[in-house]
Amino acid sequence: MGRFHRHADGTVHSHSHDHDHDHDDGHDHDHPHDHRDVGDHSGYATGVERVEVLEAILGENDRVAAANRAELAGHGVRTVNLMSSPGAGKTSLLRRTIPALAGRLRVGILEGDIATSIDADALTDLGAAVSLVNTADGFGGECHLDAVMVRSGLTRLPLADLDLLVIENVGNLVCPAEFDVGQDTRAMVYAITEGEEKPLKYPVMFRTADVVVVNKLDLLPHLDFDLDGFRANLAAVNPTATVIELSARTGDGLDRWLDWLTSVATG
Ligand SMILES: Nc1nc2c(ncn2[C@@H]2O[C@H](COP(=O)(O)OP(=O)(O)OP(=O)(O)O)[C@@H](O)[C@H]2O)c(=O)[nH]1
Ligand SMILES: [Mg+2]
Repeated sequence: MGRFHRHADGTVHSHSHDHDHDHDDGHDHDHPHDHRDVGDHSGYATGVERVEVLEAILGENDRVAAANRAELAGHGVRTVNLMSSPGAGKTSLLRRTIPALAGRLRVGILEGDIATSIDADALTDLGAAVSLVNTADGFGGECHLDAVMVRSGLTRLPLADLDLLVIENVGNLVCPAEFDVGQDTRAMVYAITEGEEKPLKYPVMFRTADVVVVNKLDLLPHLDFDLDGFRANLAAVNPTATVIELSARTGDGLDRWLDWLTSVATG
């Protein structure tokens, strides 16, 4: 379906959409890439070309994401895209999660990092199959995983033997939220050391998350963090998110996270 739109530089052109953007993961995405409205390009001499290139890239991503989703579903694997800013605690949470789910779910990890196998190594030998994707290794060192990168990592996982795949995305509070990688659901880890205003400043990540894990609760007595203020800020941008407060360090609150993952895998 074509859609005309006018840029601030006065150019008008149409977009040819070969599919709608109600994603299979149930998200009503309302950030720019889903509407293919990639902003005011009037300051660029190549404004129209930029829009068309961006649309081509994002359209390609969504096609590969759909293929990933179909392949995972074909193997009966449910997939969580786990995102956060650097250091919020994704790997720490997974180090507790994998052994705790042993005997309950067969878990695979697709580990996304710009460089190094530090996190992939930390998650090895815990009972999960681990596939590492370094974005600096052929993918331009991107600050997020896209669907093509995830596709390359899937080829190294025994999908037929998995119930649940957790994709640890690159640590970044902005870019990962803008790319559908073929997940069924999106979870983010937020650490209370980041400040209570973050949902307001980085709304796309918080808005597109189905679950917000509030981590490092063990540090609460040592911080001047306003937990109620954070909850209100999160509710302002995403009133329906499931909020799970825990400490990956102590394990307090982990059960609700494990139950949520189990419901994703068996639901
Ligand atoms: N006190 C405390 N520290 C934590 C907790 N969870 C993680 N950390 C620490 O926070 C630091 C970063 O944790 P990681 O698990 O590496 O965070 P990450 O989100 O995987 O980081 P990137 O992959 O680099 O984005 C480490 O020093 C962890 O030990 C927690 O619940 N409490
Ligand atoms: Mg990590």
